[in-house]
Amino acid sequence: MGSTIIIPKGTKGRVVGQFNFVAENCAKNDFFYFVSLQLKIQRDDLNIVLKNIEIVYDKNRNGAVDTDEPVIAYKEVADATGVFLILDPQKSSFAGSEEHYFVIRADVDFAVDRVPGGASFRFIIESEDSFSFSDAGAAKPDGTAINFADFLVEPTENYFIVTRGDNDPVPPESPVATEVNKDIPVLQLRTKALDAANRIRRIRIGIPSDDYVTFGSGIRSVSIYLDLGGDGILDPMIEEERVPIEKIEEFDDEFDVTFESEGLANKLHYSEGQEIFLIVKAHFGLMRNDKAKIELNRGAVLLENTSKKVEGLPVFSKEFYIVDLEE
Ligand SMILES: [Ca+2]
Ligand SMILES: [Ca+2]
Repeated sequence: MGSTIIIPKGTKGRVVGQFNFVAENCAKNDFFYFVSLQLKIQRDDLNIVLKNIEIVYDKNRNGAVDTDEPVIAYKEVADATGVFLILDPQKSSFAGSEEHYFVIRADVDFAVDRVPGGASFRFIIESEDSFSFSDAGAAKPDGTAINFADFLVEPTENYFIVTRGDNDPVPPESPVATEVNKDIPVLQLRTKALDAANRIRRIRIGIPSDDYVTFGSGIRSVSIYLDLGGDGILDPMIEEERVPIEKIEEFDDEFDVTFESEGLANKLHYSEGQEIFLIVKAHFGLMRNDKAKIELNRGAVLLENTSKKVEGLPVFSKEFYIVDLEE
């Protein structure tokens, strides 16, 4: 993956991973029990504090916790190397006939005021033996179903943050051509100047590999907007969210597009400690079997005050595609 998500200390209930499984040979063919899960935690800084660790049943499979989704296991404090989660017996039975989705969330904090660079952590499910089930026959998750990102506790100084926002757009629920092949949000960025004022002079957006459509063919335009409040939504009634900071429709390079205008430098002007959310929109023109994804690679953001290093790149969007509705 190669992408690190930066989260400020004091963050509550942050989703840190997700997994799913299906009981292949559920003994009773009606339900089975999910008994426990051993999670491993790697911390690059011992001041990282992970608390209130929960498994939530992700009923609607969207990778986020929704209000009607139950906490099925809870542990207040992680130990030095991990956390052993035992399911609430009242909430541990699952239908054998379907696939089940879960998210893990935790409170993330730091034991001292000053957070240095490099305070990263990750949750890991080491193998299928990390799960225990009963009455499940061969219930097991497959490796591809486990998705845990790398996290970094946001440093308090010396850096400029560029990371994926918490309200990163999701591809249309029904990925048909009429929903995907228009000008839609594809990536939310959270940017923040820490201990010094700064300005973004340039943002370069690229295509991660030749598996994906390129600028000028599958992608007809790319634009960057301010997202006030960071809610992930562009309100057409608000001028700043309706009018892009910069929009590019003509491309010099298939794999790279550079945003570098006076408008950009004026809008992306940060006072000390200021946070600004951005949304990148793309106008897709995808054909069947096309996939689209954009990235900001390591050198993608150029600052005015270059004594501050950009932390958080690379950042990737989710993958966009259209399905074939002809049956
Ligand atoms: Ca959910
Ligand atoms: Ca907004």
